[in-house]
Amino acid sequence: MFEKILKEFGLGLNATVKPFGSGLINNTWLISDQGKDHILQRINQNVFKKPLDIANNIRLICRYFKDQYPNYLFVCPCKTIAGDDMPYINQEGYFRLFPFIKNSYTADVVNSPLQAFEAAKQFGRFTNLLSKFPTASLKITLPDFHNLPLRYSQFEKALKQGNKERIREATETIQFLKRQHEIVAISVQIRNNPDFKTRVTHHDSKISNVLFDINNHGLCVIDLDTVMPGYFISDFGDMMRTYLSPVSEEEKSFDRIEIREEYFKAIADGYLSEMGNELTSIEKEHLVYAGKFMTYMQSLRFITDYLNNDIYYGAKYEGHNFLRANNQIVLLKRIIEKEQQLREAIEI
Ligand code: GN1
Ligand code: MG
Repeated sequence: MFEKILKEFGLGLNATVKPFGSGLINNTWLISDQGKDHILQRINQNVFKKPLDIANNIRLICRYFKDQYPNYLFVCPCKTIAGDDMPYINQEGYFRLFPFIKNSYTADVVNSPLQAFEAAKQFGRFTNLLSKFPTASLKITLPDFHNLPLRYSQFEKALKQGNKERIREATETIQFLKRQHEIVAISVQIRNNPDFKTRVTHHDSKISNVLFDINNHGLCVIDLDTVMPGYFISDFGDMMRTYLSPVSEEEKSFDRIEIREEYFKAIADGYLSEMGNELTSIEKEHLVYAGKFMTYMQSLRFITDYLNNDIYYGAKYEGHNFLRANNQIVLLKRIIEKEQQLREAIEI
C-alpha cells in the first residue's frame, strides 16, 4: 500500500514509515525520506462519508490564509505529482500528506498553564482570523457533529436497541446522564438565540492538535477534518474537557481526575486574547457552560457507543467505552462542583 502512495507523491521508495500520534479516527504515519519528514493520513470513511469535502475545505482555508495572512503558519497539504491533494488509492481509501514542520512538536497532555494559554490562543486566533471568511462555502464534513439534542436521541435509541446486558450493567451511568438533561435544553436555547453566532470552528481543540515551537509558543492548529461552521462552545468546551484535568479520558483511577483552576484561567485568557472582541456578552456568560456541554456530550457519545457494541470508537479492552464514559462523568461532576469558583476566576 505505502509503495503506491509514496510514488503518487514523488517520495523515495526507501522512505521509512512509522505509525504516529494518538487519534482515534484516522490512521496517521510519519514518513521519513532522506532527512525530510512528512505526515501521511488515511481518512476513515466510516466516519467521514465524503473525504473530498474535507480536502475542499482545507484548500479554501489554505488559499484564504495565503492571500490575507501570509505570515500565519498554516500547514497546507502536499500535492501529488498529478496535482491532487487527496488521492484515492484503489481498495485502500483516501490519503493526504503534510510537510512535517521543522522544530515543532505536539503534546499529548497539558503540562503548564502557559501551554494551556498558548493552545487556547491558537484556537481563538484561528477562528478570529477567519471571521471574514465566507463560512457558507465550507462543506459540512460531519453533519450534526456537535448537535447535542441529536446525540441525546442517539443515546435514547441505543437504550432501546442496544446490547441488553450492557444496558443493565450501565444503569447508574444511564440514570445520571438522564438527570443532566438540562445541559441539552440549554444547548437548544443557544441554537435558537441569534446572539450566539456561528463561526469557523475547529471542533477538535485537544492539545495534540496544536503545533508548538521549541520555545513552547503556539504556532498554529492542525487536524482540520472537522472545521465547519459552529459555536464557540465547541472549541472552548473541548479545551476545558481536555486541559483542566491532569489525566485524560483514558484514565482508570478516577480519583486522579480534578479541575485545575489556574488552567481554566489560562484557557479563558488565551482564548479571549483573540476572541474577546468577537464574542457577545451572552456568549461570554456561557464560558463555563461550554465545558459542561462538551464533557457531557463526550460521555453520551462513549456510552452510546458502548451500548452499540463499540462500532464507532472501537475498544482496546472489554468495557473500554464504558470506562471512558464514566471517566467523563466524573470530570463533569468536578466541573459542576467548581462552577462558581471557575466563574469567579474570570469574573463573570
Ligand atoms: C475523536 O480521532 P480524534 O481522537 O481526533 C472524535 C472527537 C472526540 C475524540 C475523543 C471525528 O477525535 O470528536 O472528542 O475522538 N472525532 C470524531 O477522544 O468523532
Ligand atoms: Mg481529530
